[in-house]
Parts: sequence; C-alpha cells; structure tokens
Amino acid sequence: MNPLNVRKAFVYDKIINWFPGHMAKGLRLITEKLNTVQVIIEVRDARIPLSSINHKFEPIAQRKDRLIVYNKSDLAHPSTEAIITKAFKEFKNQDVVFTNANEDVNVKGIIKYLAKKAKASGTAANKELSTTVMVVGMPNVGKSSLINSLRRIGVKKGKAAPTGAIPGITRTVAGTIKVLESPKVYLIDTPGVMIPHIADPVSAIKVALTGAISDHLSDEEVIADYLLFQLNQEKDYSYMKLFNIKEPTDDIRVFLPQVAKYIGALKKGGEYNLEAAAQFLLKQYRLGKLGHWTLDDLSPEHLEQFLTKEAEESVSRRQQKKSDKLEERRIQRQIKQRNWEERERAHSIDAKL
Ligand SMILES: Nc1nc2c(ncn2[C@@H]2O[C@H](COP(=O)(O)OP(=O)(O)OP(=O)(O)O)[C@@H](O)[C@H]2O)c(=O)[nH]1
Ligand SMILES: [Mg+2]
Repeated sequence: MNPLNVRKAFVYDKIINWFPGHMAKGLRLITEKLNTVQVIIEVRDARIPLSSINHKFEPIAQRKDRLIVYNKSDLAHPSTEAIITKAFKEFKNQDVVFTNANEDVNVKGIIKYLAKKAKASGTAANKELSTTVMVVGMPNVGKSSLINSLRRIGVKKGKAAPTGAIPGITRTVAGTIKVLESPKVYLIDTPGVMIPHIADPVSAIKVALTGAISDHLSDEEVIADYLLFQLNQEKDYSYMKLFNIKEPTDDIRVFLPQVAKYIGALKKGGEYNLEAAAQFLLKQYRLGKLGHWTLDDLSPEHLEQFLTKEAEESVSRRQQKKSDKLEERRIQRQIKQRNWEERERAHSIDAKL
C-alpha cells in the first residue's frame, strides 16, 4: 500500500454519552452496599488499559482494599501486561493483575489474595473467617465472567452470574456468590457503569470498539472505520486474507462493500448491506480474529504523561473532597453559632419583657 494513503490521525468529534438509568441506580446501590464489603475488585479491559479507567469508582475503591484486574488479556497485545504492570507500579504504586476469565488464566492468584484477606478478618469475637468482595467496572469488561471463573476455581461449581456479549447484561447489584469455602469468600456482582461524559470522542470510539457501549449509539460504521485505521497503523493487513480482499485500503467506503460481498450481506435491491458488514467486522475483532491489538497509546512518553496527570488529579480530587468537608463543617459551625446567638437574643428580649 502507498503509505501516503494511510491516515495520520483518526478524526472524529461527536460526543457519545451513554449513562442509562440502570447505571445511575447501579452506582447508587454499589455505594449503599459498600459498608458490607471489605474488598473491591475493579475490572478493566486489557485492550484499553487507560481508556477503561472510570473515575466514578475512585471514591468507592479508595475506601476499601482494591484489586485492579485487567481482563480479556487474551485479546490485548501480548506486550501490554508487562508495560502496564511496570508503569502502574512506578507512577501510581498500584499492583494490577491480567486475566482471561473465559480460560481461568491468572485467576488462582486472585483466589489466594482473597483467601489471605479472609484469613486476616478473624478476631477473637468473630471466629468465622470470611471476606465479601464487590466486583465493579465498565460494562462488558467481564465482571460476571470473572466471578464465574473464581467460582470454578474456588469451589468447582458452575456459572452463577449471567454473562453476554452485549453491554448491560447485569442490571442490578446481586446477592452474594460463594467462591471459596474455607476461609469463606463471597462476591457481589454489579451492573457495568460507563464514564458519564467521555471528553475525548476518539477515546469513546475505542471504548465502543471493545464492546462497552451499545454499538448503535456510536454508529457501527464509524467504529469499523476506527478499527480499519488501527489495523493499518499497526501494518496488520491480515484482513485481506480473512475477507479475500486484493488491495489493502484505509478507506472504509472501499473496505466495507468488500466485507459485505465476502459475507454475502445484501439489501433487498441488491445493494451491499454495509451495516451488517460493519457488525460482522466488529464481531471478528472482539473474538480476536483480527489480531490482538491494544488500542491505547502505551509509549513511555504517553504513559508517563497520562499516569502522572492521573496521580496528580487523584491527589487534587482527595484534597478537594477534604476541603469540601472542611467547608461543610465551617458552614455547619456558623449555622450553629447563628442559631445560638439568635436564641440568646430571644432569651434576653424575653427577660427584658
Ligand atoms: N476473549 C475474552 N472474552 C471474555 C473474557 N471475559 C469475558 N469475556 C466475554 O465478554 C463478554 C462480556 O462478559 P460479561 O462477564 O457478561 O461482562 P460484564 O462486565 O459482566 O458485563 P455487564 O454485566 O454487561 O456490565 C462475554 O461474551 C464473555 O464471554 C476474557 O477474558 N476473554
Ligand atoms: Mg455482568
């Protein structure tokens, strides 16, 4: 392919907002249940290790022991685990675990971690060793699959949490699911919560490509175009063989009709069904048939910039919360003082009368 034909950047400026009612309710229920849990497992998508961070979980996770799990590691670029593990340790002092919940990869380590937490819970008054863990994360990252995997490994039992390929399968905060007998470890599944406002439209397209946002909201053909852009950036032209395409292309208007032709997707009048072609393409990517690509920029410069900013923002969010609390207390004191003064004044008027 003539390299001049490859786009230098993906241009997209539509803001996608997806925060349906069940997510707002889910977030409220998660917060309400917090005092019943000791550990939070925050699940993210290994293909977008930066874009799958949802700050809505920060105030929740900061109050508990938190384990960050990057799931779907089988679909990410193989170098992602080492790069992200090192960078998160260096810039945020956070440990992360990479899993493939469908194949139980690295899940034993999580069981060991949770068993340790449960063992540490025993006191003289409370002899039962147990811990309860809430599993949170963006939609479709594999929270319920991870719970099922932990259960398979921990108690050798079958599926307890419903899973599915589209986002929004888990609708409410469920009851506890036992994943270890001795010491006892219980898990709570929760609905996926999307970032309420993704400021960068291209970040939103990445999130959509991984399957966390309902496809129709962001337009399948745009997501397919972003996928084509990414594949060409990586110089991965395996799509030619996969869809029997003779020439690589960076033009979605040329690419999609060929995919439609390959799968025989035609509309009534004989026109190519581009929407069906885009849907097929996205499915192939999500099944790992179009290579294992990580979509976030993991260059050392970008990681350092991103994670340093993250750490600073986290400190300023904490400081803001602290100063909000101090301000709230100051106002409460003022109100008390004013009430007291008014009562005093009323008393002295009464006394004069
Ligand atoms: N390749 C791969 N697929 C996975 C993995 N974990 C889960 N999946 C698939 O991803 C899809 C979503 O999994 P769920 O467990 O339902 O995801 P969730 O986070 O509970 O989704 P919501 O409840 O909708 O928020 C399903 O089709 C799973 O089979 C993984 O590690 N690798
Ligand atoms: Mg679920």
